[in-house]
Amino acid sequence: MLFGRRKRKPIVIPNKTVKEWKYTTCNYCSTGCAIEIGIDEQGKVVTSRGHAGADVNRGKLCIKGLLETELFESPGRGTEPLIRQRFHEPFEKTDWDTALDTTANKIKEIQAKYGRDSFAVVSTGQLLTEEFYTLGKLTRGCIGTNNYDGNTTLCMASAVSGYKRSFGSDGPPGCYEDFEHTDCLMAFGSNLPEQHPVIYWRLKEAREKRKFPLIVVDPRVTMFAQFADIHLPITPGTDTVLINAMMHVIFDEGLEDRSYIEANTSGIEELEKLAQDYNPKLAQKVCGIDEDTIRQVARLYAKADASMSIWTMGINQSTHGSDGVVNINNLNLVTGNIGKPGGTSLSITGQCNAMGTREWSSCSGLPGYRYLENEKDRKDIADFWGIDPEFFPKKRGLAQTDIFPAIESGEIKGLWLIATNPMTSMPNLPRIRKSFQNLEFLVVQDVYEDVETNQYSHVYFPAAVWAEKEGCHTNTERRVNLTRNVLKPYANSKPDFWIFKEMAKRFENGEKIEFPETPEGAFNEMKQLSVGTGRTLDISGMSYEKIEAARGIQWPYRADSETLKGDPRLYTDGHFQTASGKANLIPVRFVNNNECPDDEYPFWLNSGRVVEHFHTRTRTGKIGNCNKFSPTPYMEMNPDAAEELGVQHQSYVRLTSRRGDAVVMVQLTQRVPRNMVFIPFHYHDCVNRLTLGLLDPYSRQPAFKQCAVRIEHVDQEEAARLNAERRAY
Ligand SMILES: Nc1nc2c(c(=O)[nH]1)N[C@H]1C(S)=C(S)[C@@H](COP(=O)(O)OP(=O)(O)OC[C@H]3O[C@@H](n4cnc5c(=O)[nH]c(N)nc54)[C@H](O)[C@@H]3O)O[C@H]1N2
Ligand SMILES: Nc1nc2c(c(=O)[nH]1)N[C@H]1C(S)=C(S)[C@@H](COP(=O)(O)OP(=O)(O)OC[C@H]3O[C@@H](n4cnc5c(=O)[nH]c(N)nc54)[C@H](O)[C@@H]3O)O[C@H]1N2
Ligand code: SF4
Ligand SMILES: [Mo]
Repeated sequence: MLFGRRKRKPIVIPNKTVKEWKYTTCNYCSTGCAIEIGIDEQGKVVTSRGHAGADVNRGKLCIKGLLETELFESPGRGTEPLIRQRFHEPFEKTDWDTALDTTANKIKEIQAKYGRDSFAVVSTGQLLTEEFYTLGKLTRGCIGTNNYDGNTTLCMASAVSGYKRSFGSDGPPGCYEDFEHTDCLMAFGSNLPEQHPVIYWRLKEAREKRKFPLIVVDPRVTMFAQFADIHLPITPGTDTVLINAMMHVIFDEGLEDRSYIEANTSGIEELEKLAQDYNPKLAQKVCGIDEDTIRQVARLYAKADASMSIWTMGINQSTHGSDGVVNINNLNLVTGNIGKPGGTSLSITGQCNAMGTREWSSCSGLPGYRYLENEKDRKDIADFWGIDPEFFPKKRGLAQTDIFPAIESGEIKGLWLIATNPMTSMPNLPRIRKSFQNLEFLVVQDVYEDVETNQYSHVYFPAAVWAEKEGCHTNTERRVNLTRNVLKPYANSKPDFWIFKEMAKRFENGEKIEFPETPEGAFNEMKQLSVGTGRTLDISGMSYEKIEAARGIQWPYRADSETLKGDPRLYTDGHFQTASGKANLIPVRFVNNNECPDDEYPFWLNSGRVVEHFHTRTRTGKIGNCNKFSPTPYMEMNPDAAEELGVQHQSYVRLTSRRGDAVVMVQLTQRVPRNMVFIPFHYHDCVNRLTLGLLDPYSRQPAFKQCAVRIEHVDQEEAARLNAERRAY
């Protein structure tokens, strides 16, 4: 009898004959990792790897990027355009001409009957920039509806609004390299290791080389909080109070940077006056962080040579998200931490190309950070496109979160959804579902035909995904990076770029405006529109070849740039995009308007993400090695709270809020405090059946992370059956 290895076959790594490596950028989060896809002689994708020479990820990828090539042939992909008269009837397959003609006719019919703005377009942060620009031309230039927005209102709208209020323009001023220079980093409502794993890896590497304090502000003990030197478990929705109290200490102890404030800001008197009201002694009662810790953190931050703040959804998704961003900017301005290495206000962007849509899609304005409200901007774009400037509205229309109530009230009758799934991602889903039923016409354009919103559509456009197309993304640090076309679109799906271009031909202005045949043609138009005196968003020096050679270039990158590097930072000269050239210090007074826990609904409901899933799981739910980590809707609950309610680990409970209910499995963990539960929002018909989503007054972004629920034990078999049904993708 032989033991051990001799009888076993050795492990063989299949010989993957890569003929060519093609350059792409990851299509999930905004880190912007470069991925090379290996294709064989037949043009089949056989493998992929992180690009070792790309400055962003230096060869690294997270689980989603590693498995991304499995997307191309994943189940549920749309193969043919689909059509039906009424949403409860079965779909029929159709050809592209019929699908496009029907949609164009329906749009015109609705507009003729109810007015131009009665047809709305809602897009995303997940298309390529050239597609965004083309969609803007189609929507603003040809269809001419003002009710045009994107899912970025659920995501980055507060950051955009806060940047505009403080600095006069959108655009994150910092970069990842700032980690190498900072002496103190404060992170607000961001779980970097799970949500931006490769940015976290850059931070971790910087801290291994040179120790500096890391302060994480989050009501949960996230993975990021576990790695921090100081964790501030803040009371939900009160970050502005903490920051005001920090500024109180800073002014009180003379730790502010007077010369920076005087040279580069306006509004210091009002800010100082407000900060007087936020003595840490009082503030601690509101924000839940004790007085001494507030003082310690304020001193650490203000005394460090360079300090930086990063933040994500814990700030943006709040009833005072925009104020939160403004206050982070205030903190950095008064300590002289803008535009210097290691001193910055860096919003960590969400979706892979949320930046691209802000820059070029015309969602909230016109291309290249131009404003509908500005006559010269309207004229410049109308002249460039060859149409009458009067065709443009003179101010921005409804935000995405106001479009749904307008459907409910009957102002909007038709909707085109592009690469977004509000049936899972919007707050207060029972209301969203009803508003879908009110539509006379819905067209859904998605990579997957089993996307939940398709339940209510009349026409479905199957879209090509990621490297089935070509074009650019802009990442968190303003780096424009390229995705090469690696393979043909799946079945009869088409690139979004093609769909927009073909749709334009069916509108009168589509004859006047030129729509380039290739994404590179659109990129060249964007380049021309980006040249301008004093514009930060300048990409005029870029080309696809240069971007690929540099593995991503940061804007501004002007035509006369001699190296392959763009500017890593904005506002280095202390000059801002405001009329006076100075940054605005804006006092932010806290008003508690959240739905807070009470006797009837005693728990805070917090929601967010986990590393293995992306959003509504249309993609990661289909990839076995992502989905298997968390296939079932679950909730983090504190063991002491569970004991009180007689709830067991891994049992099912029913949560109820004032809006609806949801059934989830319980995971007991000390990660959440006793009065809070946390649910990843990736599952359909789950946490967003409960959320309220009060809106920020400036950004119209919903407060996804703060509402109140009660919890009860439910029949286990029934609950398990319900969930098995729901997870059966
Ligand atoms: N794996 C994965 N990565 C992703 C995504 C994904 O779906 N999956 N999505 C991408 C997108 S679009 C986005 S927007 C980002 C989101 O990235 P993050 O914002 O980092 O992720 P979230 O889990 O939504 O929320 C972050 C934290 O906010 C905390 N929080 C809740 N309320 C408050 C509060 O009042 N104050 C503070 N300070 N914190 C609070 C939550 O406890 C949570 O830990 O991730 C991107 N990356
Ligand atoms: N409770 C709660 N809710 C939340 C959040 C939260 O933290 N808590 N976070 C919010 C945030 S920050 C975000 S960004 C939103 C995200 O919400 P959504 O944007 O609604 O969610 P996704 O699943 O990303 O939807 C994108 C869709 O685009 C499709 N798609 C992907 N690539 C392409 C493409 O190239 N072309 C086309 N046509 N389609 C494509 C995908 O299949 C998918 O169906 O969710 C928000 N909702
Ligand atoms: S960190 Fe973000 S960009 Fe990088 S591989 Fe992961 S999902 Fe993709
Ligand atoms: Mo997002």
